[in-house]
Amino acid sequence: MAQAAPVVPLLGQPSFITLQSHVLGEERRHPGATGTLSWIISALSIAAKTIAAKLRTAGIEDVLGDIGAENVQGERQQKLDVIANHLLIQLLRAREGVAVIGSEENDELLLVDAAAAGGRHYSVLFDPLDGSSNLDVAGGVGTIFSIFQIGDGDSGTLQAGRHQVAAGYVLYGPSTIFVLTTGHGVHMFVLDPAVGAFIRVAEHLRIPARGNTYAVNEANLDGFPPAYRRFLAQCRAQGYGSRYAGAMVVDVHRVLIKGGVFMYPPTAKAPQGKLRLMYEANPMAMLIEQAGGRASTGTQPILDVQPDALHQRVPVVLGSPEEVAALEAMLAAP
Ligand code: AHM
Ligand code: MG
Repeated sequence: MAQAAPVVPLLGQPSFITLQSHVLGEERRHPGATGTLSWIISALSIAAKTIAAKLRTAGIEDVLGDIGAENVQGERQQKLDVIANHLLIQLLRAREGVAVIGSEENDELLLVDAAAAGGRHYSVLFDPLDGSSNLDVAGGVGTIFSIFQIGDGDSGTLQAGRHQVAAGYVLYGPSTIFVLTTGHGVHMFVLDPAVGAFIRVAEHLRIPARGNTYAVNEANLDGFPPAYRRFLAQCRAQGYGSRYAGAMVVDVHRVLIKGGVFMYPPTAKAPQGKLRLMYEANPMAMLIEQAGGRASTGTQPILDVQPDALHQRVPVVLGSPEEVAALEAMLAAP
Protein backbone atom coordinates (compact mmCIF):
# COMPACT_ATOMS: atom_id res chain seq x y z
CA MET A 1 0.00 0.00 0.00
CA ALA A 2 1.30 3.46 -0.92
CA GLN A 3 2.45 5.50 2.03
CA ALA A 4 1.05 8.98 2.60
CA ALA A 5 3.55 11.66 1.62
CA PRO A 6 5.11 13.34 4.66
CA VAL A 7 3.67 16.71 5.47
CA VAL A 8 6.40 19.37 5.55
CA PRO A 9 5.54 22.03 8.11
CA LEU A 10 5.92 25.60 6.79
CA LEU A 11 6.70 27.09 10.19
CA GLY A 12 8.02 30.64 10.16
CA GLN A 13 8.01 31.00 6.38
CA PRO A 14 7.40 34.51 5.08
CA SER A 15 4.17 34.95 3.14
CA PHE A 16 5.74 36.35 -0.05
CA ILE A 17 2.61 38.28 -0.83
CA THR A 18 3.73 40.78 -3.44
CA LEU A 19 2.23 44.23 -3.92
CA GLN A 20 0.68 42.91 -7.11
CA SER A 21 -1.06 39.99 -5.41
CA HIS A 22 -2.10 42.20 -2.48
CA VAL A 23 -3.78 44.66 -4.83
CA LEU A 24 -5.48 41.86 -6.79
CA GLY A 25 -6.72 40.44 -3.47
CA GLU A 26 -8.21 43.80 -2.53
CA GLU A 27 -9.79 44.07 -5.96
CA ARG A 28 -11.50 40.71 -5.48
CA ARG A 29 -13.16 42.03 -2.32
CA HIS A 30 -14.97 44.62 -4.43
CA PRO A 31 -17.41 42.84 -6.74
CA GLY A 32 -17.80 45.87 -9.05
CA ALA A 33 -14.05 46.45 -9.45
CA THR A 34 -12.85 46.76 -13.04
CA GLY A 35 -9.14 46.30 -12.38
CA THR A 36 -8.30 49.79 -13.64
CA LEU A 37 -7.09 51.03 -10.26
CA SER A 38 -4.91 47.92 -9.85
CA TRP A 39 -3.24 48.68 -13.18
CA ILE A 40 -2.56 52.24 -12.08
CA ILE A 41 -0.94 51.04 -8.85
CA SER A 42 1.10 48.59 -10.90
CA ALA A 43 2.38 51.50 -13.05
CA LEU A 44 3.35 53.35 -9.86
CA SER A 45 5.24 50.31 -8.58
CA ILE A 46 7.19 50.00 -11.86
CA ALA A 47 8.05 53.70 -11.64
CA ALA A 48 9.16 53.19 -8.03
CA LYS A 49 11.48 50.32 -8.95
CA THR A 50 12.98 52.28 -11.83
CA ILE A 51 13.52 55.40 -9.72
CA ALA A 52 15.05 53.29 -6.94
CA ALA A 53 17.50 51.77 -9.44
CA LYS A 54 18.45 55.23 -10.76
CA LEU A 55 19.02 56.53 -7.23
CA ARG A 56 21.28 53.59 -6.34
CA THR A 57 23.78 54.59 -9.02
CA ALA A 58 23.13 58.34 -8.93
CA GLY A 59 26.67 59.21 -7.83
CA ILE A 60 28.15 57.21 -10.73
CA GLU A 61 25.88 58.32 -13.56
CA ASP A 62 25.49 61.96 -14.44
CA VAL A 63 22.07 62.45 -12.83
CA LEU A 64 22.86 64.60 -9.78
CA GLY A 65 22.68 68.38 -9.55
CA ASP A 66 20.11 70.82 -10.87
CA ILE A 67 19.18 71.42 -14.48
CA GLY A 68 19.47 75.19 -14.23
CA ALA A 69 15.70 75.73 -14.36
CA GLU A 70 12.93 76.35 -11.83
CA ASN A 71 9.50 74.75 -11.56
CA VAL A 72 6.27 76.74 -11.31
CA GLN A 73 6.86 77.19 -7.58
CA GLY A 74 10.24 78.81 -8.04
CA GLU A 75 12.17 75.74 -6.84
CA ARG A 76 15.36 74.64 -8.62
CA GLN A 77 14.65 71.42 -10.48
CA GLN A 78 17.10 68.60 -9.92
CA LYS A 79 17.94 66.31 -12.84
CA LEU A 80 16.38 63.44 -10.95
CA ASP A 81 13.16 65.45 -10.34
CA VAL A 82 12.82 65.71 -14.10
CA ILE A 83 13.73 62.06 -14.76
CA ALA A 84 11.28 60.75 -12.11
CA ASN A 85 8.53 63.05 -13.35
CA HIS A 86 8.99 61.99 -16.96
CA LEU A 87 8.96 58.32 -16.03
CA LEU A 88 5.76 58.58 -13.97
CA ILE A 89 3.98 60.52 -16.70
CA GLN A 90 5.02 58.05 -19.42
CA LEU A 91 3.97 55.02 -17.38
CA LEU A 92 0.68 56.50 -16.21
CA ARG A 93 -0.45 57.95 -19.51
CA ALA A 94 -0.13 54.48 -21.05
CA ARG A 95 -2.56 53.04 -18.49
CA GLU A 96 -6.18 52.85 -19.50
CA GLY A 97 -8.39 54.85 -17.17
CA VAL A 98 -5.86 57.55 -16.28
CA ALA A 99 -7.67 60.67 -17.45
CA VAL A 100 -5.75 63.36 -15.58
CA ILE A 101 -2.21 63.66 -14.26
CA GLY A 102 -1.00 66.37 -11.90
CA SER A 103 2.59 66.76 -10.78
CA GLU A 104 4.60 69.09 -8.57
CA GLU A 105 6.87 69.58 -11.57
CA ASN A 106 4.18 70.63 -14.09
CA ASP A 107 2.41 73.99 -14.04
CA GLU A 108 -1.00 72.62 -15.03
CA LEU A 109 -3.00 69.41 -14.88
CA LEU A 110 -2.29 67.19 -17.89
CA LEU A 111 -5.47 65.93 -19.51
CA VAL A 112 -4.49 62.53 -20.84
CA ASP A 113 -7.66 60.76 -21.78
CA ALA A 114 -10.45 63.17 -20.96
CA ALA A 115 -12.55 62.18 -23.96
CA ALA A 116 -12.49 58.44 -23.39
CA ALA A 117 -15.99 57.08 -22.90
CA GLY A 118 -17.05 54.22 -20.61
CA GLY A 119 -15.10 52.55 -17.82
CA ARG A 120 -13.77 54.27 -14.73
CA HIS A 121 -11.57 57.31 -14.89
CA TYR A 122 -9.00 58.41 -12.41
CA SER A 123 -6.79 61.37 -11.75
CA VAL A 124 -3.34 60.67 -10.37
CA LEU A 125 -1.48 63.47 -8.60
CA PHE A 126 2.08 63.09 -7.40
CA ASP A 127 5.28 64.58 -6.14
CA PRO A 128 7.76 62.57 -8.22
CA LEU A 129 10.78 63.11 -5.96
CA ASP A 130 10.02 64.65 -2.62
CA GLY A 131 12.88 66.00 -0.54
CA SER A 132 15.09 66.27 -3.60
CA SER A 133 17.47 68.68 -1.87
CA ASN A 134 18.69 65.51 -0.06
CA LEU A 135 19.84 63.96 -3.33
CA ASP A 136 23.33 65.46 -3.45
CA VAL A 137 24.10 64.07 0.01
CA ALA A 138 22.61 60.59 -0.54
CA GLY A 139 19.84 61.31 1.98
CA GLY A 140 16.38 59.73 1.95
CA VAL A 141 13.86 60.91 -0.65
CA GLY A 142 10.46 59.70 -1.77
CA THR A 143 7.58 59.67 -4.22
CA ILE A 144 4.10 60.61 -2.97
CA PHE A 145 0.86 59.88 -4.85
CA SER A 146 -2.84 60.52 -4.57
CA ILE A 147 -5.60 58.94 -6.69
CA PHE A 148 -9.18 60.16 -7.23
CA GLN A 149 -11.97 58.69 -9.29
CA ILE A 150 -13.49 61.30 -11.56
CA GLY A 151 -16.78 61.52 -13.38
CA ASP A 152 -17.17 62.16 -17.12
CA GLY A 153 -16.55 65.82 -17.84
CA ASP A 154 -14.95 66.44 -14.44
CA SER A 155 -11.36 66.24 -15.62
CA GLY A 156 -10.26 69.65 -14.46
CA THR A 157 -12.06 69.62 -11.11
CA LEU A 158 -9.99 69.20 -7.97
CA GLN A 159 -11.67 67.27 -5.15
CA ALA A 160 -11.12 67.37 -1.39
CA GLY A 161 -8.73 64.72 -0.06
CA ARG A 162 -11.61 62.89 1.66
CA HIS A 163 -12.56 61.59 -1.81
CA GLN A 164 -9.20 59.95 -2.52
CA VAL A 165 -9.63 56.30 -3.51
CA ALA A 166 -5.98 55.47 -2.90
CA ALA A 167 -2.83 57.16 -1.66
CA GLY A 168 0.68 56.20 -0.78
CA TYR A 169 4.37 56.89 -0.87
CA VAL A 170 7.62 55.24 -1.80
CA LEU A 171 10.58 55.80 0.50
CA TYR A 172 13.99 55.44 -1.13
CA GLY A 173 16.26 54.81 1.83
CA PRO A 174 18.54 51.92 2.81
CA SER A 175 15.65 49.85 1.46
CA THR A 176 12.85 50.88 -0.88
CA ILE A 177 9.51 50.88 0.90
CA PHE A 178 6.05 51.18 -0.66
CA VAL A 179 3.26 52.23 1.71
CA LEU A 180 -0.29 52.04 0.35
CA THR A 181 -3.88 52.59 1.34
CA THR A 182 -6.94 52.02 -0.80
CA GLY A 183 -9.20 52.99 2.09
CA HIS A 184 -8.95 49.67 3.95
CA GLY A 185 -5.98 50.18 6.22
CA VAL A 186 -2.34 50.90 5.53
CA HIS A 187 -0.05 48.22 4.18
CA MET A 188 3.72 48.19 3.80
CA PHE A 189 5.92 46.48 1.21
CA VAL A 190 9.70 46.26 0.88
CA LEU A 191 11.43 45.92 -2.49
CA ASP A 192 13.46 42.74 -2.76
CA PRO A 193 15.94 43.84 -5.44
CA ALA A 194 17.03 40.26 -6.11
CA VAL A 195 13.47 39.29 -7.06
CA GLY A 196 12.34 42.67 -8.39
CA ALA A 197 9.12 42.64 -6.38
CA PHE A 198 7.67 44.54 -3.46
CA ILE A 199 6.98 42.02 -0.68
CA ARG A 200 4.34 42.73 1.94
CA VAL A 201 5.90 43.08 5.39
CA ALA A 202 3.04 44.64 7.37
CA GLU A 203 -0.74 44.81 7.11
CA HIS A 204 -3.08 47.24 8.81
CA LEU A 205 -0.36 49.40 10.33
CA ARG A 206 -1.48 51.35 13.41
CA ILE A 207 0.30 54.51 14.46
CA PRO A 208 1.13 54.57 18.21
CA ALA A 209 -1.28 56.70 20.26
CA ARG A 210 1.65 58.94 21.18
CA GLY A 211 5.38 59.09 20.55
CA ASN A 212 8.46 60.78 21.93
CA THR A 213 9.81 62.80 19.00
CA TYR A 214 8.69 65.71 16.86
CA ALA A 215 9.73 66.54 13.29
CA VAL A 216 9.79 70.21 12.35
CA ASN A 217 12.25 72.68 10.85
CA GLU A 218 13.10 74.41 14.13
CA ALA A 219 15.13 77.08 12.38
CA ASN A 220 11.74 78.62 11.50
CA LEU A 221 10.60 78.64 15.15
CA ASP A 222 10.63 82.43 15.58
CA GLY A 223 8.17 82.78 12.70
CA PHE A 224 5.66 80.18 13.98
CA PRO A 225 2.35 81.30 15.51
CA PRO A 226 2.61 81.37 19.35
CA ALA A 227 0.51 78.21 19.92
CA TYR A 228 3.02 76.15 17.87
CA ARG A 229 5.89 77.59 19.90
CA ARG A 230 4.08 76.76 23.15
CA PHE A 231 3.36 73.23 21.96
CA LEU A 232 7.00 72.60 21.04
CA ALA A 233 8.19 74.05 24.37
CA GLN A 234 5.80 71.68 26.15
CA CYS A 235 7.16 68.72 24.15
CA ARG A 236 10.71 69.68 25.11
CA ALA A 237 9.69 70.02 28.77
CA GLN A 238 8.24 66.51 28.56
CA GLY A 239 11.53 65.12 27.22
CA TYR A 240 10.67 64.77 23.53
CA GLY A 241 13.54 64.41 21.07
CA SER A 242 13.76 66.12 17.69
CA ARG A 243 14.14 64.20 14.40
CA TYR A 244 14.07 65.99 11.05
CA ALA A 245 15.27 64.63 7.73
CA GLY A 246 14.01 67.54 5.60
CA ALA A 247 12.16 65.06 3.39
CA MET A 248 8.50 64.62 4.19
CA VAL A 249 8.38 60.96 3.21
CA VAL A 250 11.24 60.08 5.56
CA ASP A 251 9.82 62.11 8.44
CA VAL A 252 6.23 60.89 8.00
CA HIS A 253 7.39 57.27 7.70
CA ARG A 254 9.15 57.55 11.07
CA VAL A 255 6.06 59.08 12.65
CA LEU A 256 3.82 56.38 11.14
CA ILE A 257 5.97 53.61 12.59
CA LYS A 258 7.12 55.15 15.88
CA GLY A 259 4.50 57.79 16.65
CA GLY A 260 5.00 61.46 17.48
CA VAL A 261 4.21 64.41 15.30
CA PHE A 262 5.36 65.89 11.98
CA MET A 263 4.55 69.49 11.18
CA TYR A 264 5.16 72.23 8.67
CA PRO A 265 3.41 75.20 10.32
CA PRO A 266 2.63 78.58 8.82
CA THR A 267 5.56 80.95 9.13
CA ALA A 268 5.84 84.71 8.92
CA LYS A 269 7.33 84.31 5.43
CA ALA A 270 4.95 81.53 4.30
CA PRO A 271 1.53 81.99 5.93
CA GLN A 272 0.22 78.76 4.36
CA GLY A 273 3.35 76.79 5.18
CA LYS A 274 5.40 75.15 2.45
CA LEU A 275 3.76 71.82 1.69
CA ARG A 276 1.31 71.34 -1.15
CA LEU A 277 -2.21 70.09 -0.47
CA MET A 278 -2.88 67.94 -3.50
CA TYR A 279 0.20 65.75 -3.71
CA GLU A 280 1.93 66.05 -0.32
CA ALA A 281 -0.58 66.82 2.46
CA ASN A 282 -3.65 64.90 1.18
CA PRO A 283 -2.04 61.53 0.50
CA MET A 284 -0.11 61.62 3.79
CA ALA A 285 -3.29 62.65 5.62
CA MET A 286 -5.23 59.71 4.18
CA LEU A 287 -2.49 57.27 5.20
CA ILE A 288 -2.19 58.69 8.70
CA GLU A 289 -5.97 58.70 9.28
CA GLN A 290 -6.22 55.15 7.93
CA ALA A 291 -3.56 54.15 10.47
CA GLY A 292 -5.56 55.69 13.33
CA GLY A 293 -3.70 59.02 13.51
CA ARG A 294 -4.79 62.59 12.85
CA ALA A 295 -3.89 65.00 10.08
CA SER A 296 -4.79 68.62 10.50
CA THR A 297 -4.15 72.08 9.13
CA GLY A 298 -4.22 73.18 12.77
CA THR A 299 -7.85 74.20 12.46
CA GLN A 300 -9.51 71.47 10.36
CA PRO A 301 -8.80 68.00 9.01
CA ILE A 302 -6.54 68.27 5.96
CA LEU A 303 -8.84 65.88 4.10
CA ASP A 304 -11.73 68.37 4.37
CA VAL A 305 -9.90 71.29 2.74
CA GLN A 306 -11.68 72.22 -0.48
CA PRO A 307 -8.93 72.77 -3.05
CA ASP A 308 -8.86 75.65 -5.47
CA ALA A 309 -5.48 75.21 -7.15
CA LEU A 310 -3.20 72.30 -8.03
CA HIS A 311 -0.19 73.78 -6.25
CA GLN A 312 -1.92 75.39 -3.26
CA ARG A 313 -0.10 75.17 0.05
CA VAL A 314 -1.49 74.22 3.42
CA PRO A 315 -0.14 74.07 6.98
CA VAL A 316 0.42 70.44 8.00
CA VAL A 317 0.29 68.76 11.41
CA LEU A 318 0.06 65.00 11.39
CA GLY A 319 0.89 62.02 13.51
CA SER A 320 -0.18 60.31 16.71
CA PRO A 321 -3.71 61.23 17.79
CA GLU A 322 -2.64 62.51 21.23
CA GLU A 323 -0.03 65.00 20.06
CA VAL A 324 -2.11 66.32 17.17
CA ALA A 325 -5.16 66.76 19.43
CA ALA A 326 -3.02 68.57 22.02
CA LEU A 327 -1.70 71.01 19.43
CA GLU A 328 -5.16 71.60 17.96
CA ALA A 329 -6.45 72.39 21.46
CA MET A 330 -3.65 74.96 21.95
CA LEU A 331 -4.42 76.52 18.56
CA ALA A 332 -8.14 76.74 19.43
CA ALA A 333 -7.53 78.29 22.87
CA PRO A 334 -8.22 82.04 22.95
P1 AHM B 1 10.20 69.38 -2.33
O1 AHM B 1 8.94 68.70 -2.76
O2 AHM B 1 10.57 70.50 -3.25
O3 AHM B 1 11.32 68.44 -2.08
O4 AHM B 1 9.87 70.17 -0.95
C1 AHM B 1 9.16 69.52 0.05
C2 AHM B 1 10.07 69.21 1.20
C3 AHM B 1 9.47 68.18 2.13
O5 AHM B 1 9.90 66.90 1.78
C4 AHM B 1 10.02 68.57 3.46
O6 AHM B 1 9.16 68.20 4.51
C5 AHM B 1 10.15 70.05 3.36
O7 AHM B 1 10.23 70.37 1.97
C6 AHM B 1 11.37 70.58 4.02
O8 AHM B 1 11.40 71.95 3.92
P2 AHM B 1 12.44 72.83 4.74
O9 AHM B 1 13.75 72.63 4.08
O10 AHM B 1 11.92 74.23 4.64
O11 AHM B 1 12.43 72.33 6.15
MG1 MG C 1 7.68 67.59 -2.22
